[in-house]
Amino acid sequence: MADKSNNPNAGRAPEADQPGKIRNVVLVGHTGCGKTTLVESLLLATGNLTRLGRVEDGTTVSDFDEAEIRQQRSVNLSLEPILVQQPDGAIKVNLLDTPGYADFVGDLRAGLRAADAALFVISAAEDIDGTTKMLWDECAAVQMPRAVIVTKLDNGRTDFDGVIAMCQDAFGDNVLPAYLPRLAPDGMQTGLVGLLSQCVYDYSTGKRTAAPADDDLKMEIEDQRNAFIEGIIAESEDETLMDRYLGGEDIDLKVFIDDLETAVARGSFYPVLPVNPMNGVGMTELLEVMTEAFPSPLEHRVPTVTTIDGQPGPELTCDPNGPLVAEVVKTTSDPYVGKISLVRIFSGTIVADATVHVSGHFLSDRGHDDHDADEKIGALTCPLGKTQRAIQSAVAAHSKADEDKLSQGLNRLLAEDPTLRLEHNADTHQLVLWCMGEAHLDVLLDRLTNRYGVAVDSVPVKVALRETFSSKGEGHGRHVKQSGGHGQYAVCDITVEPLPSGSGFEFVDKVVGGAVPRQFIPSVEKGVRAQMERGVIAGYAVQDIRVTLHDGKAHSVDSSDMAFQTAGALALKDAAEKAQVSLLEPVDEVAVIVADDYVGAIMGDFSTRRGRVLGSEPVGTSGRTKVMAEVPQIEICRYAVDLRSLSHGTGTFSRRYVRHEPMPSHVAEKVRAEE
Ligand SMILES: Nc1nc2c(ncn2[C@@H]2O[C@H](COP(=O)(O)OP(=O)(O)OP(=O)(O)O)[C@@H](O)[C@H]2O)c(=O)[nH]1
Ligand SMILES: [Mg+2]
Repeated sequence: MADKSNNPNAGRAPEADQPGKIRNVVLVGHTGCGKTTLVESLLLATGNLTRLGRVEDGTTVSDFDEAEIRQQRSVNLSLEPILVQQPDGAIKVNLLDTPGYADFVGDLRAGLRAADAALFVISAAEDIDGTTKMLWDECAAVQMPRAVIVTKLDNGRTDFDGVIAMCQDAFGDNVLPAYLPRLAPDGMQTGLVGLLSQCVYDYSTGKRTAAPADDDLKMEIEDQRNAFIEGIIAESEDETLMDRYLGGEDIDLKVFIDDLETAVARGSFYPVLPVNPMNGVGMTELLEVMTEAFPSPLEHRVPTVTTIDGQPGPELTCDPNGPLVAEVVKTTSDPYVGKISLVRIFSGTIVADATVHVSGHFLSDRGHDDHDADEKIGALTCPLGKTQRAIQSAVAAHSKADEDKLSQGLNRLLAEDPTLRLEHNADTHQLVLWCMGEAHLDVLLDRLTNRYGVAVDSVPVKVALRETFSSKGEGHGRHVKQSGGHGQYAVCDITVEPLPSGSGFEFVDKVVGGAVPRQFIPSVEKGVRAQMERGVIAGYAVQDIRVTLHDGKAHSVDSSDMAFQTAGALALKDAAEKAQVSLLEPVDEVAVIVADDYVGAIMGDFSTRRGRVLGSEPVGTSGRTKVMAEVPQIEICRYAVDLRSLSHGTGTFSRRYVRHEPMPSHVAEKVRAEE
């Protein structure tokens, strides 16, 4: 059998005009059975990834959501396309990884609706739960083709025969192993034996090799092989086959393979494959089942279409040139791009910028009103999940005229390029692009200029510093202008005191005897707040202070809201001159996961970045350690690049803002000198 692993670039990806070269496959199964790890392993086997991510580390392609990383399980439906090279061009398998945990069943159902075939992932370590059985029955009702994938034989409670018995009990007798596992003495699965081919596929060296089974092994597998072949024959449309087989005729293997593929595609026969997603055993065999036995969208019946007033429409087929019929499987919203929908296409071709009629009916009992509207499609994209973005760069429109075009251009880039992220920093008012590296950034800037016609400047990223009072100060604010026209009169006296970190802002009114009239007290507070936003020494927002208004003066005609706002702002600036004001810097909690050998280097490097190591702990059993530290943001602007060289490419990291802390004076002086 052809080895279809590796070699990612040998053929072009099938496009929307070749539905026969697409497989839409959903993975279902109990939480923790290994679906996400299996997707990761398939991505690796097909060369779409270079290293296996781990659910525990939050580094898999499917589980990229913050909640998924925290909970170490899938929460959302995610789509991972893989390309499987074939002699006559690539086949694209769209893998739909669903969450197994019962709370997220909505996304599971969405995945089932979008798929043409299902992989039931069964862990040898657990019983088959009620939901999985129910889903099997639902698939049976629509004759969805299925295969059963057995994981965790290495730490299973039961052996492979036990799992098969359990599966047949739950799903029926047409569930039969197509391969048997090869286990090392320590229980680890190192390969498989093909029951039809009678070949051993060995993965123990890290590469797959195939060799014919010896006579002993052939004897050992004979009963199971016969059962498998008889199962296939029972499903065969050739009624003479059974007699010929029982009569001892030497039937060509190709006949069985063809009949097997037909029965699987019809949804009446379910091969079982033992795999280990952790070390890639069985991935080539699984890819073969998906590409050869699972049907393409061409075989999926197009749902019945009606006109808006309920009249039946014409019967359609899966024709890329036909009218567009598609189902919105799931919609999420992204703060920068807007609505993103995962769409299953049954007929026609979806194109960017087209207007389509979106309709939904009969769901009012679930709180969805009828929907009938023409909507415009934005850009088309293919989700890739989480990727660690290495560098950030701020961008600014070169001129006022470019500002509108910049946001349009950025939206386009974001929609096309799943590795890009845009952040609008409310503190520094910068637009920050997070991208994969310098070369990626160059391409993005080039596209903005040449494709979208925006003149754009790339500027250094500012870290969102803050200011605070580190000692008490008195402030006098006087805004008096009484010469000519309508005068302005407002005077106020305030005391500013530092508050503990994280307290924000307090305003206290201690005015007695109406020195500042009631109606102008909020004006003073507003003026103080406005000045806090603007900063008092270096233009960064002020936080963690208490301002007490204790005195002031007003004029019966010339005082106004505006005048007291100005006086309030002046008073704060005045207090800043008399007190000590310091800079606060943002500090991130950083978690790095590296091979044990590099832990020393990582910790040493943190100390040169003014970091505090919080601790370290082993991760799993593969000789890796998680190092946690708190590090000022200003010191880790380009940490991904540095970590790559520090850990020889083995490290990954995540970071999370925790708080602002006083910046040491020598660093603050340097920052202010650079302003
Ligand atoms: N020992 C062993 N561990 C496995 C195997 N397959 C998966 N695991 C581990 O099982 C755990 C759960 O795997 P996931 O891939 O997150 O399972 P899932 O099916 O995606 O779970 P949900 O997202 O909650 O539905 C992870 O720690 C995997 O590393 C296997 O064959 N053997
Ligand atoms: Mg998962």
